[in-house]
Amino acid sequence: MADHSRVYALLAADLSDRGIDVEDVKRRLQQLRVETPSWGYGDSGTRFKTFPWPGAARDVREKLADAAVVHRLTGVCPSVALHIPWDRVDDWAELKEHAASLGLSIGAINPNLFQDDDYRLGSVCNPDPRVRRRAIAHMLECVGIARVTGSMIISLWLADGTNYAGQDSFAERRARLIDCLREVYAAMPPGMRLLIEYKFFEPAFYHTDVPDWGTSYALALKLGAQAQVLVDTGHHAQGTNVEQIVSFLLGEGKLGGFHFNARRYADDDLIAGSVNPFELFLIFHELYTGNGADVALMVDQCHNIEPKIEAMVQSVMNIQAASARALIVDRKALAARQAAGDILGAHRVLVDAFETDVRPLLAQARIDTGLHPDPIAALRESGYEDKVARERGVSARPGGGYPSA
Ligand code: RM4
Ligand code: MN
Ligand code: MN
Repeated sequence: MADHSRVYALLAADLSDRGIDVEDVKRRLQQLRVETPSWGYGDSGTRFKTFPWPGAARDVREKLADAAVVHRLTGVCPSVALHIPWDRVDDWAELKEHAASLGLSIGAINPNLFQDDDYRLGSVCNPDPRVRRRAIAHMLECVGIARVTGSMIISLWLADGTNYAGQDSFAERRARLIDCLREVYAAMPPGMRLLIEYKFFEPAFYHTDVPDWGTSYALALKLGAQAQVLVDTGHHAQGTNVEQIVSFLLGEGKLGGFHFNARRYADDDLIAGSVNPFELFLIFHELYTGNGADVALMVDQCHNIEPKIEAMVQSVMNIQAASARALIVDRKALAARQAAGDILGAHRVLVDAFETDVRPLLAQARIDTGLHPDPIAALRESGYEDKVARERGVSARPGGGYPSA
């Protein structure tokens, strides 16, 4: 502890010298909000195998219990996204109250339009009007769930697409998509937002109906002010400049939220910041350059072989680190270097912030609010994961909701 105080004092002095208001940075770190996904607490797998994890949450109440632990340790994760029907219950008002009793609220409601036999040719783009009706009914059900649970976000990802050229008409699928979304949009109460996620592949391989941010953006424009784009960091082609997309959408008032995760090859849903921490930092830098106040910061991960709660805590800590680094960018120096055309000088201002060890700053921000400075150590000391492993055991039929689970 004495050591921490010394290291933190040195860092704080250094940051103050760079003209950074350290108290303000700590406040902003304490006020950061990161939503965790219910599905990240349950068993999940690849198309090859789902390994059941001892103690993995089997239903929504266990998922909420685990999410409450993540919030208690980090102090920044008070809401939990739900996936319907994976998390369906009979009494939504009761679930809302139960969440509140754990210090949580219900976050984004994610309709699931990809796991029913009806959806072989798509959901809202399906050529069969009966299937489209069914998809709309499910989304309307989700709007209803959001109303009762107090959630303000419907987070929509479509698995719609085709596998072969000529399989269906792009133009007609687009018209069906717009019609269906208009109907759902019209049912949303004021203040509720529809966030439209894009992905350029999987499970369809020739085309997807919402492949990129431009398509989501055009749809959001068409629908109205309550529709915005959701950026899932794992849904881009290799080498895509994600932070530029963030900057553009933010500037247009159309950035609704994120699904944070990391990927190397496909939509890997690994721990955020574990593959490309520089990208995560640059995303936060753009968020803080624009006005990112209303942007929902959500995690979308599936932990296939690693301990689920620890993985979630690690993700949140990596997100906090990216945020901290972005908050200590010397913006005056950056603007001056940019104006002077000093290419590498400007670049180095960013790299300076990125290379700063922000761990003492984050530790101090936690200590100030009565938290353990190291949430991973606190989790391990608490024995919570061992306790639920004993109580819940290994699920014979894992109930995470995940496809092969
Ligand atoms: C999709 C997408 C959605 C998520 C599902 C499970 O690839 O990222 O957001 O709900 O996976
Ligand atoms: Mn996602
Ligand atoms: Mn995904």
